[in-house]
Amino acid sequence: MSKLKNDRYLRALRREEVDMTPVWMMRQAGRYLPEYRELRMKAGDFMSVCQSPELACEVTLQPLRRFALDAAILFSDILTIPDAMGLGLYFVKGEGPQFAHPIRSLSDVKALSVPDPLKSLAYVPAAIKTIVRELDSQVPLIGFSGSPWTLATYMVEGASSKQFSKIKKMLFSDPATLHLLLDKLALSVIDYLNAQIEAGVDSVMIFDTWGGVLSGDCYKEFSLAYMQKIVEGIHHSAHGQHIPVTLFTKNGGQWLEWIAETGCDAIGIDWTCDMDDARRRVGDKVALQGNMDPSMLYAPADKIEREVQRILNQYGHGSGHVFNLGHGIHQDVPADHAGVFVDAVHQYSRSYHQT
Ligand code: 1CP
Repeated sequence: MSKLKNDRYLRALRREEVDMTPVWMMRQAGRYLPEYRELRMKAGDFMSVCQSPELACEVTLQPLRRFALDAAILFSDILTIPDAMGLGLYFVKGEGPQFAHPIRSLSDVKALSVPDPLKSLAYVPAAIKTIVRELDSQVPLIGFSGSPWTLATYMVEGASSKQFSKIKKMLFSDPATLHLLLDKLALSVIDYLNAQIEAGVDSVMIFDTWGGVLSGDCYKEFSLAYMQKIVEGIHHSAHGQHIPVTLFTKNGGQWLEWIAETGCDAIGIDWTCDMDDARRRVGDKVALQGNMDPSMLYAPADKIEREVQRILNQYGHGSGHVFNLGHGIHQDVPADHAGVFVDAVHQYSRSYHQT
């Protein structure tokens, strides 16, 4: 594999020295970019963008043309796995993802099979190969998956949820069925991420967007245990390099010590947790990614710059910090505010890396 021209992101994940703090944005390709909206209109539906290696590649590269980002992230979605399991994913305008065949019973779970990533998900490794070629070693490419718990919330609820009443009912009334589902999902995620690694991604991230709706005990048993299984099951080296893994549990700030014990390389931090506190608690074990409130991008440029400086100062001197938003960028922020954010990270972080 050719040597990366900019490996700041991978160096920070390994907690090696960098010249400035690397930065990328969760959901950096997407609807806040006019060029994405235009392509998406022409393509028709969202899944056909994901399923076309050329379109997925184009959308992955769009934010890199505008901003000095230190990493690209594969354009896809976490719901590709349940879709490949046959749940019938579709999108309703304004309401987000829905499943025609949600999971409600033990027999539904038993009927699910672990998808072969080179068959029903073959469009994902195909997109990765195209993106790696087009990236031409400019920056690393991040692959990703949802966590088993987060995928299960969509599969059992049948759509996005605020209360999570159906999956919590299953958790408390029929935990064995939920464990069987989570186990199948963990195996699916391991195969899926290994196929992404094989196809050429430089690191992987697991999005546990809904782990934070659980109590500590339930989080350990129903979310963290399965992410741990994934950390243990994926290939940590490929193409002659270490493949770092980042775990992100939104609202998981109270469990950082537990997350750090999984053997992951980095933890994604949302804005409800202070970076200095996070670093004190786990910074000798893992790198940290985060954590500006994505809503801060609604603020004027000078305020965004001050917030970036505040977070850099909170993390402090030395490597091990990948700057990011604490969750995905909102679709109605002005695109140039994202540029202010990225440039501010680079400009103001240099002094934190002088040895
Ligand atoms: O209409 C459209 O264009 C579809 C909107 C959209 C986009 C742009 C969806 C549907 N997914 C995506 C892309 C996407 N999703 C990416 C790649 C883009 C990038 O980062 O550059 C990634 C990493 C995801 C991951 C994802 N999808 C998560 C985990 C991260 C997070 O934001 O919490 C989750 C929970 C989803 C589910 C999903 N897919 C799409 C929507 C609208 C949602 C959220 C629904 C909900 O809030 O429950």
